[in-house]
Amino acid sequence: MAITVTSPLLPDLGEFNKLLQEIWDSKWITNNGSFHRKLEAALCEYLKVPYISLFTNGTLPLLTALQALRITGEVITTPYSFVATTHSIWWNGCRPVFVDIDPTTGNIDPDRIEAAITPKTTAIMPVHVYGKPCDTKRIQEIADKYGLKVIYDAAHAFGVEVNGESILNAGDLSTLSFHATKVFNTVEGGAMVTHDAETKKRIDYLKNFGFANEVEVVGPGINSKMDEIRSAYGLINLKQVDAAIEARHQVAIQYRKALEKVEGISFFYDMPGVRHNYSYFPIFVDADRFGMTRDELYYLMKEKGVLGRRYFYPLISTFSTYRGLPSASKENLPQAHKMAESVICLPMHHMLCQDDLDLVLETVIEKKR
Ligand code: T4K
Repeated sequence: MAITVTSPLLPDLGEFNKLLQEIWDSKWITNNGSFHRKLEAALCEYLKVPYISLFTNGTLPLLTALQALRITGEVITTPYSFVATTHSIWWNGCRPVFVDIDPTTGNIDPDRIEAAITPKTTAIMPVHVYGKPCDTKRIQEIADKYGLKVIYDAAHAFGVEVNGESILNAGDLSTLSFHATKVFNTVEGGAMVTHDAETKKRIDYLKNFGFANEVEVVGPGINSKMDEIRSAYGLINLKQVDAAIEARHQVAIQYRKALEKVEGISFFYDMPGVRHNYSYFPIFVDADRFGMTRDELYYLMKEKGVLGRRYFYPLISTFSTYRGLPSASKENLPQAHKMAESVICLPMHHMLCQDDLDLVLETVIEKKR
């Protein structure tokens, strides 16, 4: 059997069936039902955030965040992410402006943001890529100086904390993805974190077509409500997410120990004061020193049934929709290109057994066909 880059955290089926029975009995299957409300409350507590609104995936809260803050003009963002980040800007009729990344984190480089600001800039949309926290303090200072909003795409940052505080409390809004491939999943799903009750209310209107009550529509809303079945699934999954993160942590420890001395392979270490979630384990291949290119290693792994993934290659800025933008030029984004061309995310999940982990390492270290 192939070793996949991830494997979903699945709730206990017996427990899930019991909740399904409750849902069947109640006949209330969506539209802010009791499981939806329970999951929102449980997530607020687990994530240490004041307000959360559930969504049906991780892309719709991004779209809705830009709507809610009435973002127009230009939005500064990173090219090193999943394409949904930039698509959300485009779908709002705004122009993405790409800024290069900091090679030590993979996140937008705060030192380069100011140079990209124009009179049309209204917001910054950084991504905590691989769950590694952005420099939220610096980004906020810049946003405050120029009067910009900050929307974090925190799709990878479930449970990540800096000095005991949730990273999700940074900026104006943060969004999460609960897709099957994420540390915490509701099959498909997502959420938006807000800092005050008024904003949550507005977000809840927007995710329900803009309805404030039976007869009043207060904005151009969309339908992105999470249903009762997935909310119940999430409630059960939440109970096992700490154990899953710890299992991932142990995998990271073994990977680092084994790869530390491999010439031409680098990776990220934990950041001081940060509670990481180990959502991904990216390695970076320096072809000259490693003696093999990234793609040679990637296809060798594939041959052996080790299905790592090149997240995030190709860069968003190279896709046809975006490559004509002035900020998409390769010269503007050297670090992002370098990272995208050298990355492989190794298999990383809570179910990775020792034999599979050994095969991954053997393939990378021995490079034998
Ligand atoms: N912002 C960022 C920064 C994101 O990374 C994402 C999503 C979003 C926004 C948008 O959130 P969502 O709207 O998706 O909630 C995956 C995910 O579909 C996507 O959610 C994720 N980021 C992106 C980084 O990766 P694929 O196309 O690589 O997934 P796929 O289907 O190839 O699955 C990868 C591996 O996972 C499979 O080889 C096996 C395993 N797998 C997958 C699924 C779906 C399972 O074992 N079971 C499963 O059901 O996109």
